[in-house]
Amino acid sequence: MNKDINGSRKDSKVAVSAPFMWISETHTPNDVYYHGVNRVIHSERTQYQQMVIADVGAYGRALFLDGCLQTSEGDEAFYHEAIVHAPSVARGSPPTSVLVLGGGDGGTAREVLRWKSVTSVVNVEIDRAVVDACRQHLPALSAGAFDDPRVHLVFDDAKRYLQDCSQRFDVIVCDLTDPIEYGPSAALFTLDFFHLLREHLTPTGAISFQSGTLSLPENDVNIARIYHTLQQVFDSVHIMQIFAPKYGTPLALSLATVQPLSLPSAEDVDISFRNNLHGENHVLDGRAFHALFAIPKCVSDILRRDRPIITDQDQIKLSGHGIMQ
Ligand code: SPD
Repeated sequence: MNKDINGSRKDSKVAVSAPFMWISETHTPNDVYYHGVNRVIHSERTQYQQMVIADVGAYGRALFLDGCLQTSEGDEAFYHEAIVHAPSVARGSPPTSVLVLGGGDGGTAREVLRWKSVTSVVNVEIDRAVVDACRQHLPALSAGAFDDPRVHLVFDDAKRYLQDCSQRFDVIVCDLTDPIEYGPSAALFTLDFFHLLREHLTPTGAISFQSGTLSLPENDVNIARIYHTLQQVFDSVHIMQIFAPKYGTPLALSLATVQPLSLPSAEDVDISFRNNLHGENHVLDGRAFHALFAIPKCVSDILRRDRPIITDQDQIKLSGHGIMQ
């Protein structure tokens, strides 16, 4: 018997044999995270990216896109609870309508549906192959969310979808891949796109935005530019930090709102989660919600410095990505 990271007992054994291959993920030119792979479950060159679903040992199965770890069964709750519940609880009233951009593994839609108030979810994912493979090989991630009648799953480019859409949403969750050069998300980390997001929010709306690795050597160019660009468009912008162990580094999520935002107290967050969510969180309670906003001082200092905003002509382009060996 071993204990899984959520604290429950389970009978399955941790990796019994040495990995037969490695996926290396470059964090900086000098820092690489090797993911040992016990078995490749699915591998496919989709229309948009290289996709691998693999058994990575103690963390169960994981999804890699263009060599970057997106999610693992063992620690996905650290990411999905934060990216969904932080904007939903912070805006003050439980959301009714939610837009998910990306999120092809279904973990985000699953968490959105835990809000009893939610009556409609539009999930726009560019890559149908990711949804199909995750439904088949990582079914616990979506846990049936894509079959829920409240969920409308659309296969489209997020920018094109929003340009043609007149609906407004209480919460928009941008569960995107990193802005890797030539990757499908690079054009979504821009001022124009942030304007589009704001146009599709209700007056009390909030967005959460996957904002990349909090990598000390790169904060100055990545998270600082995302922060300053969001600030051009939204009244309140907060940077949150999560640590899901399988990413190997902390990850930044941005929370931006149409109106100025004062964070609810930890007690009010606990009350809201208790009253408004189906089931219990694994990771977030009121104190853990507040901890998301406790970013290191050196990062706050960097955010205070003026940085160039991100435009279509001057995008963030991460070259770091994974290699299978
Ligand atoms: N650097 C990895 C960023 C991962 C962002 N996407 C996660 C997808 C989980 N639904």
